[in-house]
Amino acid sequence: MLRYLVVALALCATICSAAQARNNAIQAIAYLTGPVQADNSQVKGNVTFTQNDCGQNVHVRIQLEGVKEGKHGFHIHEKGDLSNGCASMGGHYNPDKVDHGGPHHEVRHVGDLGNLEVNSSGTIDITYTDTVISLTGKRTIIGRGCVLHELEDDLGQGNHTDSKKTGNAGGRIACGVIGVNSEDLEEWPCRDGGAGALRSSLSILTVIVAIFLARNHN
Ligand SMILES: *[C@@H]1O[C@H](CO)[C@@H](O)[C@H](O)[C@H]1NC(C)=O
Ligand SMILES: *[C@@H]1O[C@H](CO)[C@@H](O)[C@H](O)[C@H]1NC(C)=O
Ligand SMILES: *[C@@H]1O[C@H](CO)[C@@H](O)[C@H](O)[C@H]1NC(C)=O
Ligand SMILES: [Cu+2]
Ligand SMILES: [Zn+2]
Repeated sequence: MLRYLVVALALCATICSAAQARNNAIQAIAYLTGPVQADNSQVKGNVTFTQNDCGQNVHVRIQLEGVKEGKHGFHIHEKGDLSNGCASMGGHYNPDKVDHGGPHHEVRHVGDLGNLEVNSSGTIDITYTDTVISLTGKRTIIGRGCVLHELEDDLGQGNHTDSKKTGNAGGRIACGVIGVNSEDLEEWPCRDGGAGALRSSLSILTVIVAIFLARNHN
């Protein structure tokens, strides 16, 4: 009897912790602004980053207005330093010290989010998923800079000398610091390897202990 009780308890522990994981989304936001242009336009908007659990992909929603039509390089830069405007945000966030690339390339900076393609309305509202950036762990993008460029990022494939460093995307037309936007920070920041991983190993451990106990009580 006790045996079944303990096994049931272990099963619940596993399922309950999995359910809990899904309620623990971590969100970050960057409010982007740029200098007022000669034609009185100004880039403004919000970029939100959502990660449903440690170690999972990050969903990025970009809502901007006042952008000139065309493709614009879009990156995470290494610093959240606005002391000299967008210029003080440093280079692309690149903890692996590799070459610049595109979001779907094997070799890329962590911060390489590619291009935003803006239509003639000057506004954009898109959501996509990136498999490299993270809101958790040692390499979190929280606290770093989010930068929109004047020109198209060549994704490291151009013939310009800066292609493998910056994608030759020109000046910085808007930027903002990525900050925490979650109410429930119980699980934040996750340990490296992810709290998800930690929870699953704890669940497995619980099952093993439960089976062991159940056997001893037989
Ligand atoms: C950014 O968020 C603020 C606050 O929710 C909102 O007022 C503003 O319209 C948003 N901007 C864009 C371009 O979506
Ligand atoms: C431009 O894109 C915006 C947002 O992505 C969309 O709402 C709008 O309808 C588009 N306008 C045109 C002219 O395609
Ligand atoms: C580099 O690319 C530019 C723009 O695409 C082109 O005009 C130029 O001829 C290219 N230069 C070389 C050396 O390939
Ligand atoms: Cu950039
Ligand atoms: Zn880069």
